[in-house]
Amino acid sequence: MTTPDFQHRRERLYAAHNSLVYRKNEPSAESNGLFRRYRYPVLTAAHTPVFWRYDLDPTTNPLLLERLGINAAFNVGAMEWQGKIVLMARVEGTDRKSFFAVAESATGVDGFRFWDYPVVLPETDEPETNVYDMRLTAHQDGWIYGLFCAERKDPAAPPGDLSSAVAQCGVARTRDLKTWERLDDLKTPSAQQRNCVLHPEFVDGKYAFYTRPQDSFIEAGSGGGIGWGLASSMEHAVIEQETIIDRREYHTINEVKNGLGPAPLKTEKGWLHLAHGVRNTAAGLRYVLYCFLCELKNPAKVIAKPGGYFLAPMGEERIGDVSNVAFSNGWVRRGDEVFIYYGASDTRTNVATTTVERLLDYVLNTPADPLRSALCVTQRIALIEKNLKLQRQ
Ligand code: M1P
Repeated sequence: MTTPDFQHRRERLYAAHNSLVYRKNEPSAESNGLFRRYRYPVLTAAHTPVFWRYDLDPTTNPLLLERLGINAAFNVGAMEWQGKIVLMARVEGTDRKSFFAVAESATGVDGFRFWDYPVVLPETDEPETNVYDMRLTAHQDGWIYGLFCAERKDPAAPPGDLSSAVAQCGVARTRDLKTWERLDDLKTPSAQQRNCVLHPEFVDGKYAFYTRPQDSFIEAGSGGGIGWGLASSMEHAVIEQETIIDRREYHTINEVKNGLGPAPLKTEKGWLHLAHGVRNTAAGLRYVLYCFLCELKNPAKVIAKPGGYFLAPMGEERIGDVSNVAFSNGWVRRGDEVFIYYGASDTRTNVATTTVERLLDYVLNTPADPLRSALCVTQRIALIEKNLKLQRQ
C-alpha cells in the first residue's frame, strides 16, 4: 500500500534525478585555446536511474531506503552511435565492484541518460572480480570491440594478503552495444596488463594493440611505457612481441607510469593520441593527460609529442575517491569537433571540447620536453625574445 509519505519521497527522488539529467551544461569562460571545459560533470553516481538504486515497492521498502547504492560513474569509453554520443561508463557500486553501462546524449555535453539495463558481460572460465575502463573501437572488421581491465585476486598471494591482484586485458565484442560476446583475455609477454586499446584498422593484415606492460598490479616496473603488438586473431588474441612506442622518462609527467587513453583518431597528419601520464608527489600520484601523434602508414612510430601535459585535474576535479586524477579512455570526433571525456579523481565524468585543427596544431607546434631545467629556460627565452621583438615593432 503506497502511503502519501512514500509517494512524496518517490516523486522527489524522480524530480531531483530529472533536473540533474536534463540540466543544461555551460562552457566555461576560461580557455587556453587547446580545449574548453564545461561547468558540470556529464555523468555522476546520481545520474544512474532511481530504479537501479531503490526498491520502489512500498510493501518491501515502505521507508523507501536506497538498497543498492552507486558510488561513482567515471572513466568512460565513448563513440558515436545512431546519431547520438554514447558513453560506456565505469559504474562503481558502493560495494566497490564496477560494471559497465551505456549512457547516451544528443549534444555530447549534457542530457546523458543511462539505458535501462547495465551491460551483461559474459565471464570467461576464470571469472574476474572486477572489470573497468573499457575502450571502445569500431574496427575495420565490422565489430565493435570493448577492451577493459579484468582484475582477479592474485592466486600466489600469501594467506592474509587480500589486496594483491592480477590485471589482464579482457576482450568482448558486440554489434549493437547490447549483446556482448566475450573472447579470451589478451595474452602478452608481460606479467600484467592494463590500459590496452585496439587500433581501429588492420596493420599488416593483423589486429594491432596498444598495451601497457606492468610487473605487478600497481607498478609498471620494468614495463617501459605504452607498448604495441600485433595478433592474428581476436578470438584468441596473442601478442608474441611487445615493443615500447612511448617510453616513460625521468622527471616528466609520466615517470611513474603511462597508458593510452581511447583509440586514436585518424587525421590527415597522422594518428592522434590521448594518453595519461603519472608522476609521484609527496601527496601521492598525480594523473594528467597528454597527446602525441603517430605516422599514418606506421602507427607504431611517434612523430610528434609536445612537452608537458595537455589537461590536468583542476578545482573540484582534483577531489574524489582517488584525488588528483584526470583519466581519459573516451573521445568522439563529430566533423572537426572533438569531445574529450575524462574521469575526474575516480569519481565523476567531465567533458572538454576542442577541434581536430587545434589538436593537430597543438601536437605539431608545441615544443617537446627538453628534459632539463637549463634547457627549459633556453626554450622559454626563445619564446620571450620572439614576443618582445614583435611588441617593439
Ligand atoms: O586511480 C587512478 C587510475 O588508476 C589506474 O590507472 P593506471 O593503471 O594507469 O594506474 C586505473 O585503475 C584507473 O581506472 C584509475 O583511474
